[in-house]
Amino acid sequence: MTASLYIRPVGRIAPPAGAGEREQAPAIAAAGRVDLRFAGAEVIERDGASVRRGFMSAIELLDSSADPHLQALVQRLSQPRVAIAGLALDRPRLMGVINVTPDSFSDGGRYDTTDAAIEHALRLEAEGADILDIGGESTRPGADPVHLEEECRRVLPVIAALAKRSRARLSVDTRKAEVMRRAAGEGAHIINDVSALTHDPRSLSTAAELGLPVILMHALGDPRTMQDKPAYDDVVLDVYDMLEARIEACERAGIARARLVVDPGIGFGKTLAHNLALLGSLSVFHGLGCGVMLGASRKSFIGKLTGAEAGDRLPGSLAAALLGAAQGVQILRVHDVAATRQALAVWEGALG
Ligand code: HH2
Repeated sequence: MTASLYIRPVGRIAPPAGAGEREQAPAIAAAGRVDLRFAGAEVIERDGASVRRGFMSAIELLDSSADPHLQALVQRLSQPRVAIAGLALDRPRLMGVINVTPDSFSDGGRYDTTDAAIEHALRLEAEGADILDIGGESTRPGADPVHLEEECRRVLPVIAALAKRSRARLSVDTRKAEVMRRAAGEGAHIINDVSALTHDPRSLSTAAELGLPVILMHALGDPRTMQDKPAYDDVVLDVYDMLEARIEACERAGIARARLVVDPGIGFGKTLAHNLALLGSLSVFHGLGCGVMLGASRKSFIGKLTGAEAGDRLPGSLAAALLGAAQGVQILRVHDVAATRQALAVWEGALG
C-alpha cells in the first residue's frame, strides 16, 4: 500500500494594507483566493497505521524541487475554484437552512407548512443568504426516514415558489434520487446530499444526468444508528479519504470535480472529540480541489461543550462559522443568517 499525503495550511496571513503583489510574504494561497494566504502547512503522511507529521514553510512547499506528489497536492489546493451554480467561491457564502419538517432538531415544526417555509426563506435571503437549502427529511440522530411522496409534498412547492420569487441559489437537501430529479424540475440549482450520493443507488447517475453541482457530505452510517459509538483511526484523515473516494466515484459517473463541494459532516457519526478535531483542521479539505462547506449551526457538540439547548446555541454557532471562514470554508450552512453575516463582516473587515 502506498502512503497517503495530506497538507493542512496553517498560519493565515492578513493582507498588508495597500501592499502590492510583490511586497507580500511568500505564502500558500488556497483555492485561488488572494485573501486566503497561509505561511506554511502541516504535512501529514499516512502509511497503514503509521502517521508522520511535519511542518513545511510556504517557501519549502513552493520549491520546484520538492517531492512531485507534494507539488501536485499544493497545486490542487491552490488552484481557483469554479463557481457553483453561478456563485463565485471567492469568499465565505451563507446557506440559510429551511427545514420543511415537523421534527428537525432545532426548528422542527416552525416552518413545516409551505407558506411558513417560503416566508422564512425570503427572510433569510433578505438577511443575506446566498443559497437557500430546502429539506423535507430530518437527518438528526435517531430520525426516522420519510417516504418519497411525503418528502416531495414538503419541498417541491417551496422550491417552485422560491424559483419564481427569490434570486438566491436553491439547494435541495435530500438523499433520494427521485426528489433530486423533481426538485431540479421545479428550479433547484444544487443537490445537497448528506449521504454523499450513497443512500440511493440511483443518485449518482441521476446527479450526473441532471448536471447540477453536488454537495458531498461525510456521514458514518445512517441517521438512525450513526451515533452508536462512532470510531475512526484518525477522524480528519478518514473523513478526507472517504470524501476523496466519493469524488472519484462521482468522476467515474461523469460528475466533474469542479462541480463538487465537500463537507465533513459535523455531527453525523461523530463524537464531541471528532467534531472538534474536524473543526480545527478544516483547511486540510482544500487539498481535495473542491469548494468546502461547513454545517455546524446549533449542533449538539455546542450543547455538549456548554450545556446550551438547541435554541441557545447562536454564540457557539458564530464561533464555529468564524473558525470555518478563517480556514477558507466557502459555504457556511446556518440557521441564523443575519447574525452570521454580522460576525463575518467584522472578521472579513480585518482578514478578508
Ligand atoms: N446538517 C444537517 C442537514 N443537512 N447538509 C450538509 N451538507 N451539511 C450539514 O452539516 C447538514 C446538512 C442537519 O441540520 P438541520 O437541517 O438543521 O437538522 P435536521 O437534519 O434535524 O433537519
